[in-house]
Amino acid sequence: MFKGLRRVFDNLAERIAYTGLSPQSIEEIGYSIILELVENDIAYDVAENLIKSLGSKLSEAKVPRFSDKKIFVKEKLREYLLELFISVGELDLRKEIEKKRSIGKPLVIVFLGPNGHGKTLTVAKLAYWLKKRGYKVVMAASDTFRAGAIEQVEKLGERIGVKVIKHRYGADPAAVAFDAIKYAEKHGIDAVLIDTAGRLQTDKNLMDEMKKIARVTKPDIKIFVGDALTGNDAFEQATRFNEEVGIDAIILTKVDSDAKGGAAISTVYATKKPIIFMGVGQGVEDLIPFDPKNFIENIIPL
Ligand SMILES: Nc1nc2c(ncn2[C@@H]2O[C@H](COP(=O)(O)OP(=O)(O)OP(=O)(O)O)[C@@H](O)[C@H]2O)c(=O)[nH]1
Ligand SMILES: [Mg+2]
Repeated sequence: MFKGLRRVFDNLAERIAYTGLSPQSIEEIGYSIILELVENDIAYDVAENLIKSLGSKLSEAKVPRFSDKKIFVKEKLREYLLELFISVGELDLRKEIEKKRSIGKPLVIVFLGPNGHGKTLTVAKLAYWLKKRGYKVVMAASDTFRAGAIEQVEKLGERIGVKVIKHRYGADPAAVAFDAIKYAEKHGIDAVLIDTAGRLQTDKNLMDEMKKIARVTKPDIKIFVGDALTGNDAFEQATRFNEEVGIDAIILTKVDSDAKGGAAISTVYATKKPIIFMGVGQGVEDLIPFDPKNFIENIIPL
């Protein structure tokens, strides 16, 4: 997982330790490091910020005399990332469900993001994850646009034993979601998971439609589904979806593939929202909660 990032952070620590820890030497090699980070899918803004913060962290700190400089730099890198992940807070879906349950309402979650990033499969994965933990869930097939989208949700629903609320193709996605919420309220369902059609952040009409779905269904949580393989587009995509519709959390998919991993950092930096789960395969059980500390220890082993 995230081999690219591990290599790049290791390189970075090595070079800084070798050239010296002064702000001048970091500045000297800074640009080439920024480029290397960008090549590993970390957005330019993030890379620049990281180098700047690292420079000041290192200049403020006293290197313990006998300590290994490389490990020292790595510790500072870990610190930078941990600060970033902590600063965006966390979101515990189970707590959110309990809160809504106490007022007799279902938690409404809408999934959004660019085409093919894994929204539909992630809806089913999360439905399954919640079901296994004793919650009653329903899925709304609100992608009424792409051919096969409704059947895809239905098949997944059958596989995991979760009810799907659907209309016909071309129907208003907001109306499907609205029906699913009504159904949930009537049947004491804990969570409504709304699948939506993939859309490019540059397509104004489809982004307006997304805003409408959000306006009508008033979701408690909007989850941006981002593909770890996206590369440098991740920053721009996450930024636009957050600005246009507003997101509350991120699920990063395809982490099992050979992703460089920069998207994990870029999307959090861009939106200031936490990653809550990672998709790690094509099965409905392939979803794991995101743990920032684990992630950081994995990409920057000491
Ligand atoms: N390896 C791997 N594949 C994934 C993961 N998540 C989704 N996929 C695959 O990615 C492809 C697209 O997944 P979908 O869930 O259909 O994506 P989508 O965002 O709903 O796509 P659109 O509705 O067309 O926008 C499928 O082949 C999924 O099996 C993951 O975590 N790991
Ligand atoms: Mg889909």
